[in-house]
Amino acid sequence: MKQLLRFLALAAVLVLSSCGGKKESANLKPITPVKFSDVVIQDGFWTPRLDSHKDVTLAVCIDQIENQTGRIRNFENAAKGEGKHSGIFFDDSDVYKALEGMAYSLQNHPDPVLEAKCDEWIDKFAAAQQEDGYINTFYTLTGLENRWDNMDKHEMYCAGHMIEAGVAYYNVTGKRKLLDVCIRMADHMMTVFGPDKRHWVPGHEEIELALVKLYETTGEKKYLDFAEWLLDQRGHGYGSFGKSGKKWNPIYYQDDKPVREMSEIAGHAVRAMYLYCGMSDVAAYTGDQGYIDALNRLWDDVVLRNMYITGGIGQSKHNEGFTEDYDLPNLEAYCETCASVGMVLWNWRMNQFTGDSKYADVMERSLYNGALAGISLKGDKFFYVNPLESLGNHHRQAWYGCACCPSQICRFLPSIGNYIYGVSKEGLWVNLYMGNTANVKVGRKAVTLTQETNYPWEGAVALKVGLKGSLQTQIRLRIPAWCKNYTLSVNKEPVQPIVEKGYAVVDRKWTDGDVVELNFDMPVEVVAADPRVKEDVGKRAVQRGPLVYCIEEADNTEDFDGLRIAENATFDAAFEREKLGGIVGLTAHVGDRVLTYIPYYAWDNREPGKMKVWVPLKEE
Ligand code: FUB
Ligand code: ZN
Repeated sequence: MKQLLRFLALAAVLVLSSCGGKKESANLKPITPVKFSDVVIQDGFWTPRLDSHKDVTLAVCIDQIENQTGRIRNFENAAKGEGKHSGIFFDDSDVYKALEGMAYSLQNHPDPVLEAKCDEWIDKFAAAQQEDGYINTFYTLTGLENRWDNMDKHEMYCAGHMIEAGVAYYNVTGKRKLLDVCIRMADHMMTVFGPDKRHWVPGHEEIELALVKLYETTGEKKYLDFAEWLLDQRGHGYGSFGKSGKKWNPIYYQDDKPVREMSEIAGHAVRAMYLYCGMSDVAAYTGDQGYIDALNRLWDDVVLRNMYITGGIGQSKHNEGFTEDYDLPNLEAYCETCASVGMVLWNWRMNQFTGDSKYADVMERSLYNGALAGISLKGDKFFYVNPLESLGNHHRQAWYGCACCPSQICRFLPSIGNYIYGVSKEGLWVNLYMGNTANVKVGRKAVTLTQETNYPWEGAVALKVGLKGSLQTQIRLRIPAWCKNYTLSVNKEPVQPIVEKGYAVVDRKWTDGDVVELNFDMPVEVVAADPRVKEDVGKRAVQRGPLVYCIEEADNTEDFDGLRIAENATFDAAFEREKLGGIVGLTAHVGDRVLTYIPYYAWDNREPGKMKVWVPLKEE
């Protein structure tokens, strides 16, 4: 991979020099994702979730932001320059994240009423912006003289979420009012910080990846440079809480080492994920091998030693983050929903660099399990913490004082179309399996892809190609790591594909109406953890396809604590239309006892009760 990136970096230099010195950099990532705006999802599993996002989740978020909490009032007060700030100092970020979700929803389902709501909020943000471009309702209402003092106070974190929302809304509607607010704030930050100005380490990463989006949207390379400068400020030992005099723990903030030297995951989980996304995004334009090498080392440390079977990360509530390698408690697992979404965002980027399916495998694991558990089936309640075991007292809530997870889910779900396909000079990449129609450009050729599947319940996938004329190209289909046997055919003719880095490569001259069919065997698997995970010694989890399963007391009412699984348990798998929105439920037979398993994402949607992913083994 090193060689590949060096070659790409060289290619980029050649491209740039041939542009007569134009300042824009080329994106060096070999794979470009197909944007969700070019994908229409029509899927038995995902469409109901997207519908409940549109019909329920958005309304819940808007109600919380406008009526149940003071979040929108903070902007109104900041605009007037009077009144109190209510809530937490980074509450502005929830409003921006909800707006980002509203923008994506408008892309999928145009809605003038929702768009008017967005415009109304944007007017309030614009009115709350200071003359010099600064915007943050906490400092505006508590004393602007204290701004840019305490690196933990999330001023750049909020700005980053505003930029993501501004870019999203501009891309969907073409309206640039919020984008202009973002540009003024970014320019303001660059008058205060930067080379030959003040040092700064954003206590919560986010601005870095957002600045790259601002660069991509405006073409202004100064934003990319500023993102890189901020990343390179880390690890020089000057992190600070400013006037408060408290001591900053550099490990918690990923400020203990320069980013190129990082090898071990540590500190706060969501912060780490956003940092790695920012590093990936900057490296995509700079080709910085030091960033890429660090990200690879960190990936091994996260995935091989610190990740739950659900794709969740961040074991401990004490730092909302990491502890020791292989320390993966189940009952006390923190696994913040935002951290699972962060895993999707980071692994998606790593896949685009490498074309290696191992990243898409983790992306899928975190998506279907850790992240999806973060929202109730109705779309009205959210988990912040996602343990792998519960004594019956852990439940989703309509909102939280710290509402990063509800607003995260709000922006994440309507954009899941982003994660399905990619395009490179080799051809098309298929990463996720869900029913959809996508309009894709392969080189200069317009191609329509239609995917039909009943995934994740069944392993059959049909991918139909629509195009004018013909096209010699590759279609690279991810063979999920969980799948041990599969068949592939094109137009009903069996194909024995070459498999490269986990992708079955079908290289041929495609014509209109060609159909690729995949059939993934999806047996139930009884899975053991790495023996170094003490908590899971003598226990087993159950997985089928991409889904991790759990037992819940609602189904297993008798002697829940006494339930045991066996390596050689036999399973029945059946689709149950009326249960939990429609699931493939599993029945495990262990001796004369029966265990009923449901997908982990669906737990806590019925009467309260105990839950377990890792079930003790029956003694022989
Ligand atoms: O600090 C902002 C967000 O709130 C973090 O990402 C979450 O972990 C929660 O602490
Ligand atoms: Zn969160």
